[in-house]
Amino acid sequence: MNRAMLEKKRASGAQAFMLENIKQSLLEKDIQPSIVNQIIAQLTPNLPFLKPSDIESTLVSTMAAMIPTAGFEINKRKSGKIIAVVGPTGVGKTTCIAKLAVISKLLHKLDIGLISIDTYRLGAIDQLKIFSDVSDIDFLVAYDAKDLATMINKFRHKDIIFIDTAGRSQNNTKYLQEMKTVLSTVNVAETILVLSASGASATLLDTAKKFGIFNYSGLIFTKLDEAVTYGNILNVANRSQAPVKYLTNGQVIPDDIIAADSEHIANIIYSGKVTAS
Ligand SMILES: Nc1nc2c(ncn2[C@@H]2O[C@H](COP(=O)(O)OP(=O)(O)OP(=O)(O)O)[C@@H](O)[C@H]2O)c(=O)[nH]1
Ligand SMILES: [Mg+2]
Repeated sequence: MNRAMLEKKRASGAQAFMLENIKQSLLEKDIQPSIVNQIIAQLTPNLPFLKPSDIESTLVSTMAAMIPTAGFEINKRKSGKIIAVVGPTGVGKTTCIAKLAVISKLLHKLDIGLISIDTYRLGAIDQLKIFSDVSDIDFLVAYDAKDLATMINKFRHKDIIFIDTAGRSQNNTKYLQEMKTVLSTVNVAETILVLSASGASATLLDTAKKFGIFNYSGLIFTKLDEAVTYGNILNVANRSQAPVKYLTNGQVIPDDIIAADSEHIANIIYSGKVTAS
């Protein structure tokens, strides 16, 4: 073997070693192996041309391209755009709605209506009632589908109507179907699935799949402040192809919420640290 061949062999050995290290570090962020392999496959042909200092930003951009994000679009005011929030129990759905309602009202000067159809859990209505009194946002409770249509009609001139639903296990097909039937009686523009970022990967993927019956158009990840790794955001967003709309990182209303941005989320996943922007 001549010198040039030896050099080439050494370089490809070093590259393989580097790729293996990168692969391990991505797996440690709880990114699914299949997605890690996709990232590595994209990085491999570019690796010989990258300065070591550029590898990190290339990885972040590659991940960012796999995470769809979006905000809420209010194309027309005063037309009662309905946004329903669904998800498993205790993930922070009601808190999210409270944060979004305050931000929409104070920052965007939108007229907001809140409706709860969570007449199942004890105290659920009080939670939003107290909030709506304090923040001076109109709030109604619907006990059945007929009620819901009446409440929506009352709020028809609002800019946004948020519907809060009861938390349900993804395995409780009967309740999920019931809720879907109630929601389908009104003209819901967006259904948002709320998931806790601190959940186990398999559970989150199963939940995202089973809540698919709602045809959700976006995701909100909560409790980033409680999570240890953030790869699940990528796993779920990539699998469901639903855009991430917001992240929440604490209990404070309305401060602890961040509008989703692909590059920002990829940075959080890569660094393992939640920054505000
Ligand atoms: N640490 C942390 N706690 C949160 C966050 N969001 C909500 N919580 C807390 O999680 C708990 C449950 O929040 P809720 O908003 O009632 O959750 P939910 O999904 O509406 O619950 P159910 O309606 O019972 O299904 C409360 O103690 C919230 O303060 C977050 O981003 N971080
Ligand atoms: Mg709730």
